[in-house]
Amino acid sequence: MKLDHYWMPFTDNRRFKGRPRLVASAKGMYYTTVEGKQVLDGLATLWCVNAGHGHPRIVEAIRRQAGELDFGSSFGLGHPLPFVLAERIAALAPRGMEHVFFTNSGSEAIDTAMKIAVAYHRLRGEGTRTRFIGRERSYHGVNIGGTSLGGVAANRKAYSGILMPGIDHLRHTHDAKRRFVRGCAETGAELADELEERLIPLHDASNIAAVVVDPVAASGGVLVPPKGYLARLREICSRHGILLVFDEVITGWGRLGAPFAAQHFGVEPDLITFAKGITSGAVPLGGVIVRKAIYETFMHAQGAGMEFFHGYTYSGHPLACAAGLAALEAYAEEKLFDIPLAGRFEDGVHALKGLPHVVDCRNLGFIGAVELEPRPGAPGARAYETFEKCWERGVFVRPMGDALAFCPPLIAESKHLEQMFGTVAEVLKTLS
Ligand code: PXG
Repeated sequence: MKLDHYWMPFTDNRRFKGRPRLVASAKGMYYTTVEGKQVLDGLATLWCVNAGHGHPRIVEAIRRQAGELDFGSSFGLGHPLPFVLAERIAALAPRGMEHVFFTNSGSEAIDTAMKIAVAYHRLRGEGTRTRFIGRERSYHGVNIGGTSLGGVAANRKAYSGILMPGIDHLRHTHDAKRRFVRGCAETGAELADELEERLIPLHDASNIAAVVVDPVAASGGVLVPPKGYLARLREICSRHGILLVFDEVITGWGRLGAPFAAQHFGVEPDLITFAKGITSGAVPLGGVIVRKAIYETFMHAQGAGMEFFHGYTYSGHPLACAAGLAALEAYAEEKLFDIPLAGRFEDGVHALKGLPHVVDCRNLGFIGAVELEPRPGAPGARAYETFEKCWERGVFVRPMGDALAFCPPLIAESKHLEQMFGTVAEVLKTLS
């Protein structure tokens, strides 16, 4: 097999192809590599596989659906599955969030949410509300809307000239002086005040459509918001008629011990974007959950005809919906959103404190990170080497700059957490 033809996404292709890591199959918590080695999946692959790999219920649902209806469109012609799935999702969503628009990915969900926000304001006669506020170090996918909203500098750098105009950013919530915090920091909610004290006066609320944040910034380095921060963003948005969008592509589907971060934090956004865990990663599926009043604004708009000029060929794809329904059934049946081992996980992350190079540990629910001191002149090198050595020892964790991220499937047992953190600890002791 030649490795040259596949241009791998978000990958150092030259490095990878010189020393490839290929998995052949996966079951439960483990991959089997093409060489036949077992590797523990400490990142739910890419923050997705919440029910574990090869879940029989999900596998069987996809298999059955492929034979029954391989593809059915949702453009003016329907099939039952997306209706059923939307109803199930609405039942899990925060109160009053009753409608679901399906996409195929988180990136598409974000760009869809941006269009919903702008079109909603326009329908209400507030067509000047076209600006968005994102946040530094947040990640909202790779389409132009999400890249522009996002605040991971490396993802923006090459495209600076083609990013969307009309987007400003809040400061990120990470205070590098406050280290080894378990869960949310007690102080720092006032970081949200920047919205009202700086950004709204600068742009004027009448020009702002929405504020978009990932409740826990995951790929930005696992940055956990301070207590009260999200509630304060909510208050400010409500005061100024600005929509609040939670990007729950990672925090949704049980990651924080509730269906959504919105419920974990007790803060009700207007739109929620989701993807990844909705199918436990088995088939691409994303979407936007929409507050009832917003949906109804579209449905009550004057004039006949299409209410929202937007959609993807594969919106509501039968295989994705079948996988989504099966994943939700698995989550409910196995009570996976309870994550009873969240305390063990927290202890495991923070037990890395004191090991060589460790400068911070952070966690919430079943997401965590350990931050390493960068090697002088070689940012990210130490974390990358840790990732490679962990892989060699049968554990997959993901480097993100100088941090390593942990995000195991929700089925993880104590022995898996011990293997993951134990291997990382061993490797840290060997590093220069
Ligand atoms: N929002 C958030 C919060 C995400 O984490 C997206 C949107 C985009 O989703 P799609 O399905 O378009 O990829 C994501 C995706 C990493 C990494 O290195 C994280 C993501 C994607 C790729 C890499 O942590 N998250």
